[in-house]
Amino acid sequence: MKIQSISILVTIDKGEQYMIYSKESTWWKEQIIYQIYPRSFNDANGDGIGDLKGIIEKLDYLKDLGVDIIWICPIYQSPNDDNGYDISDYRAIHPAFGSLEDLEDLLSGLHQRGMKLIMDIVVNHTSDEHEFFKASKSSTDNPYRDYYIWKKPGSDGGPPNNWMSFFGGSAWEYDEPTGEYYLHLFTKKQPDLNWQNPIVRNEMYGILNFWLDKGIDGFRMDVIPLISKRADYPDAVQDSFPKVIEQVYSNGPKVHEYIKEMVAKSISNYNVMTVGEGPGISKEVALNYVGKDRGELNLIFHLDHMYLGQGKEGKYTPVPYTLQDVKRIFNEWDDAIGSEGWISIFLDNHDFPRMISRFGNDDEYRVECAKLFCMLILTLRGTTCIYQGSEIGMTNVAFESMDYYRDVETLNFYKEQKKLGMSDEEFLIMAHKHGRDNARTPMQWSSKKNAGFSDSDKCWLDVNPNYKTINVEACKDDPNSILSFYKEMIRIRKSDNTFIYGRYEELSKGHEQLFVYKRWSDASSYIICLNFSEKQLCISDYIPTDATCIFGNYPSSDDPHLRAWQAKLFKLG
Ligand code: TEU
Ligand code: CA
Repeated sequence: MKIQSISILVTIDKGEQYMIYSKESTWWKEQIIYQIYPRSFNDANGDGIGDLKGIIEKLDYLKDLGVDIIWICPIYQSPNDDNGYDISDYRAIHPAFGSLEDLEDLLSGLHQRGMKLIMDIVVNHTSDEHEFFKASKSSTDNPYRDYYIWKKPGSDGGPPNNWMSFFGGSAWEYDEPTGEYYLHLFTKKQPDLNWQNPIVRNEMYGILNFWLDKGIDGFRMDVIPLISKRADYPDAVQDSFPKVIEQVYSNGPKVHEYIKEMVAKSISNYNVMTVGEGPGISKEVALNYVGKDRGELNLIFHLDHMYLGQGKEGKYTPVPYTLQDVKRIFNEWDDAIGSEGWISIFLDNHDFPRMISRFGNDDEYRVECAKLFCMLILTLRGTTCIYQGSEIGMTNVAFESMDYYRDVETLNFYKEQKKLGMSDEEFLIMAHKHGRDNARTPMQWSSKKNAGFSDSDKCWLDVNPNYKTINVEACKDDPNSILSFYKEMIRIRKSDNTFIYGRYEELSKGHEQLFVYKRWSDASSYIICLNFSEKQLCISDYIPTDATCIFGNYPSSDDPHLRAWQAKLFKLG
């Protein structure tokens, strides 16, 4: 039995009560998530594809890093149109990843090390090769028809409305034999489930319970705000795709009813965590999902900072943004969540470019940037999520032709943009900047063949050529390496709950290159100073005389200036 919280209330005359102490200890707030994209993490059987046994081989590495909760992307049976986010059998492990026994071995290996496992569950859509969809598609009066969203053609004979897929093109696919369209907010091989149908909802809850009964510690819930569709399927105003996601696809009329039912019929019967992936969840509605008394999700990965730069049709129609925009989003979200809810802090994952390439300088200041972003994600307020490879400063990849790219989002947008006249060279530059394959190149373990990821002659996705110098082996015994910095920063974060439960405030609002903020509690106070530029910048205005620099990414000095991409952690008093 784990103590969840301790509160001391004093009652004074006339029965008035005052809370004088409250210690809430919530593991999913205090622990650190490490995200693994299994396909790219470690290949134990030499077929060029990462697998569960490969993860098991690295459990001591993960324990030594200091992370606690391992989030693995989908490993279920799937045709891999979207690398497992198109599930064709929810209760089976894709043979390329291994077996149910391997999953159970991974789970017990983690539990033996005092670590946890959360699985990635996709309940908004299935694969079109799932038995449910094959039946649903077979005829308009099939009992499974209503498991998915089928609509008659619009008045012009075309799609029922103007909704676009996240991956380019229409979100509707016409089925000739039955004369109707089905909805797919992602690829046409990912038909959306009809959550209005209680049989569908109960099928999904049964799947959650199947995995929870195996003893996993929770779920990352893929695109959970999309599950309730607006009944009239209104046309969308197509001037900003992130806005369409927020106002049309997400936060539908019954989304909270469904999540509450899911918690009541499944999640609440276990001591587990749920982290929702939150495309379209704005700070204004966030507490409806993660408010502590809502009985819905524990926390979310909101995507406001991740969608920065996405224009009319998403990332391939980019718009400019600055550090100010990033800081504003962090500040506004911290205000909105307050003491009522919880979020994760992250700056990359398997869907976005590597954070030091996107937000930093991954060339001459790669090491300094990797350490700066490490300090950032481990000192902001929320559950830190570290994406595989960040701990060694892995970067984006610049493949020399589109032949090297595997991601369905990239390839679909490539097709769409070519129709609009974009050249291969122009699109290749976009793929280098925005493509999801940037984050999916195999983990770089050593300078050996395939970066030590696989013994195969051909990996499913090529290794980043910079693996010769950027790899775990090159870092692990170097006290000044990025990996060593991650381990020490994790140790510092875990040494003081002020980094978890303490308050947050930016001190450098309005500054174009500095991000300086304070974390404090009754017990201790810290100031974090980050220079997002190559300029020398003075920070003496922010640092009180009783401050001591306890950690940083340059050799320690009392110079009141930050150097290029310099990060300093000060403790006050
Ligand atoms: O991602 C949903 C989502 O918001 C992303 O598609 C993101 O907007 C886009 O990839 C940015 O380029 C989840 C999964 O994380 C993603 O891997 C899947 O492709 C998608 O859902 C469909 O399941
Ligand atoms: Ca393998």
